[in-house]
Amino acid sequence: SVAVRRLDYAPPAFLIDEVQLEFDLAPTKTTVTNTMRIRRAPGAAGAAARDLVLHGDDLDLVSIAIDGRPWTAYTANDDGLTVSALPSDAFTLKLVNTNRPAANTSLSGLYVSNRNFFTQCEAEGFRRITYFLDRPDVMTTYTVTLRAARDDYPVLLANGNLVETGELPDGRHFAKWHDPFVKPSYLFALVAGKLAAREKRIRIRSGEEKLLQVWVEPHDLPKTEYAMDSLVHSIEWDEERFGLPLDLERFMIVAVSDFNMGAMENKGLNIFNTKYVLADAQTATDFDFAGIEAVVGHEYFHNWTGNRVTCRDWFQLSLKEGLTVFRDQEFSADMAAKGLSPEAAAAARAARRIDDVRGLRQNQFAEDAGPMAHPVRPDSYVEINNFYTMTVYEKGAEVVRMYQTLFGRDGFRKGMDLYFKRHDGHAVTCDDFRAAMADANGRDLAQFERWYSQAGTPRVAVTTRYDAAARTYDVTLSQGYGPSSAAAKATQTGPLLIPFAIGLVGADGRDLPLKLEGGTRADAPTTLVLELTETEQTFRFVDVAEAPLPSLLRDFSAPVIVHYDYTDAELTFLFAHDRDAFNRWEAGQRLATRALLGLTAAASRGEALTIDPAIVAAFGRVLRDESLAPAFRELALTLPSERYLSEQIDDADPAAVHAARQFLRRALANGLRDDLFAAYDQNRVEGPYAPSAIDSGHRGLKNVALNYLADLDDPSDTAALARAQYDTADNMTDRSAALAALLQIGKPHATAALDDFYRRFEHDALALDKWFAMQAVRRGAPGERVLDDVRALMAHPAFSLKNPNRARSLIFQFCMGNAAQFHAADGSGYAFWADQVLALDAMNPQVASRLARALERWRKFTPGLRDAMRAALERVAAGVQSKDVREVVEKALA
Ligand code: HT7
Ligand code: ZN
Repeated sequence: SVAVRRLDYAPPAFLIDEVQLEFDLAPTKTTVTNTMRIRRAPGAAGAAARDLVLHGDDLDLVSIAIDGRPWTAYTANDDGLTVSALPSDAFTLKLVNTNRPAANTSLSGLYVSNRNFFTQCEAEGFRRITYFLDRPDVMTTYTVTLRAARDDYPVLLANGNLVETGELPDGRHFAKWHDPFVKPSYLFALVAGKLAAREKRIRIRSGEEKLLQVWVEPHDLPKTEYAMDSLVHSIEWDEERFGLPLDLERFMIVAVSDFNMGAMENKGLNIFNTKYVLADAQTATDFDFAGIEAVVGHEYFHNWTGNRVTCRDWFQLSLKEGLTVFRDQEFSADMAAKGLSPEAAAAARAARRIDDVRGLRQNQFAEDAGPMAHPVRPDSYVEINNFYTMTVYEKGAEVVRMYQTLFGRDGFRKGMDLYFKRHDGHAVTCDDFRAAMADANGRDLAQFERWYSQAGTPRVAVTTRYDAAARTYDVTLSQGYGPSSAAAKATQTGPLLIPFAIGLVGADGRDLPLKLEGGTRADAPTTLVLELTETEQTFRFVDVAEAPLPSLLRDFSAPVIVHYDYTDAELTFLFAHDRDAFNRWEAGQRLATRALLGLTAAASRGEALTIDPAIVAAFGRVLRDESLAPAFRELALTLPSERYLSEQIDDADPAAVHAARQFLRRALANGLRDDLFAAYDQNRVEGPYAPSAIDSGHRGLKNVALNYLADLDDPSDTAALARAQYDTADNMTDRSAALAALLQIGKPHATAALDDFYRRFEHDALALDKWFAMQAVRRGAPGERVLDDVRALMAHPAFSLKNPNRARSLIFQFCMGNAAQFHAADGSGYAFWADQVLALDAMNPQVASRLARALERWRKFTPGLRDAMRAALERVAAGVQSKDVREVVEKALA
């Protein structure tokens, strides 16, 4: 497969000044009439500027004309269309082509879902609709006319503003849309079908009125309220926090049940996976509601960070994705904190931050340590769809967050303002963003570039020294990388600028005032951001009255791994006292991780497992501490995942990790039984369901308690409690948590509830996804093979591999969310994985390639598992068709 390289970027030789697209929509064959005003780019010369080379994929060309004359000097092949003997530097090219939406199972380009038409063009789907310069630095204005049978497709939507509608012969009708903003082709969208909209008119700060619509299948209309509210909040937030208004007359969201990812930010016509639009108390959990708010925000915020200013090339993807994830994280945190007291607001923000960092550390750190490791701004790719990664998105967001940590909210805002002033309407690079931040804040950020170019997770080792006589405290930070692949190592060229937030905790648990030697600050804050720029640097704090305990990397101020030799007693102290909520949680995680790694080693050696009662006591104190927000206590009680733990170990044995984690869970359940029952009772939420941060915090703590209680040596009381919760629940959060607890006690306890769940939600696709998922992640009794259930569920009439949500709910959940069962010693999980990757590869390479990544860390495991994994990878490599999956398995095997 051919790799595309960042340094090979060349500006386009041709530009498109305007495009008119006409669609005659029909499922088996849609005809596109594509009229483009094209000109040679100023200064373009040489071979690249001679012929016009347009992208095209799986298209049939019908006709071609230039300036009204049929054109014969062209060649069409699998990659597109080359037009030669061009008459002049500027001309009008009119193409007619067809494509086949109903046969399009890749869900990229124009496709049919539930008899309606949808498009997905990012990254390179537009070329599956018509021939074009399908690259993000070719921006133009679009006028789009849709024609279709009125009875089957009463609603016809495209980007921008609706300019005309009308009737046509033979029961057909049309709609004409014009988008006044220039955009790249990846932001094009159309939708046609039987849909209904929830509408709302709002007035933005300028006084202009805007029309907001959320389009869904008519029976789903009642489930769109939260998505609409989230959209309104997003619009308000972007004006308030960044001064960025909605720029179109109308803004539309459309939900589709067959979708490869979460959602897509097409200009003025966002297309969403139903999962991130449809919700009501009965069918969606607190987690689902939070996901809707975050994704609606994310796509809306792209209107400025992605659409108004877009990426020059796909290597710059994090320019829009990292920045927009950062923005959606801030939005969610602000929404969670809204209307709360300062203390409660801080706790709510901390809970969001912990959640975000937990995801980053579990998934992105693993990616950065594996064969797919790449910098936030990758240097090469075979298939760009494989680079919509945790690194580009989540590490990219951390990189953006560091500007805010360095310059404060106001400095960050100045940088954003300058970025838009300089680049509105253009396709730019990560360097342009960094330059705007640097210039707006009068800082040289040359070194900061390494955050974009170096792969791997940096490590910061910390040593400290207190001099009681001099009242000084020295903190020495040294940075480097852990073991990295050769490719990642090649990118690691020098030290990073790491904003390292620190606090010093006194013996009474309070923060000490901080004064740096030579510092210029008049105040003595309790948290300081040190700027680590060298490989090793010592920071001296002065006037330190007592030997402190360092609270390191507060609020996770940089995406790094910190090494410091805390004792268990010190971690227990920080877990009880650290004023930085993130680090208080972090102390508990370190304590648990250390214990779990010890238990795992003991389990591997076949030794009896024991746990220090002080650890159980430390968790008990946090569980009982009612001054702490329930959401925080829920997070504090959640042990590091098996996946995260396996990442910390060479030759990992998932069975031993599972045994260790289960042992600690049981120890906590039995040791804190009464406290857990008390927490369960105290956190029942009265009154009608609301997915607010406060209520969901209570439900979260109550249900985490229930989940522990399912692991009691004698879970009979828990079974009764869970059954009662299942039967009386007025919301999905409680109902699904109860079912999960019953499954955990044992499948026989859950059979009746499982059957009931199916009957209740048989006709609700998203709720039914949960039914599949809960069975896929179930732990199983000793010796039981959950895979047998998974296989049986694949034969269920409601299962379809073609629907990505359903495939994810069963197959992905088993392969990526049930480590102990997936890594069964007989290799059955891997054989199953290979079968499913190959089956998916033939219909939907993007989804297949995501599943393919489940084995990329195969080298980390015990030799027996490693061999079985390699065999499965080799089988996939031998049978794969798509470059998507090929890139993943070849990199894994290399
Ligand atoms: N910008 C979008 C990324 C995307 C995508 C979405 C749906 C289907 C395929 C896709 N490929 C890339 C989503 C986002 O980050 O907002
Ligand atoms: Zn995005």
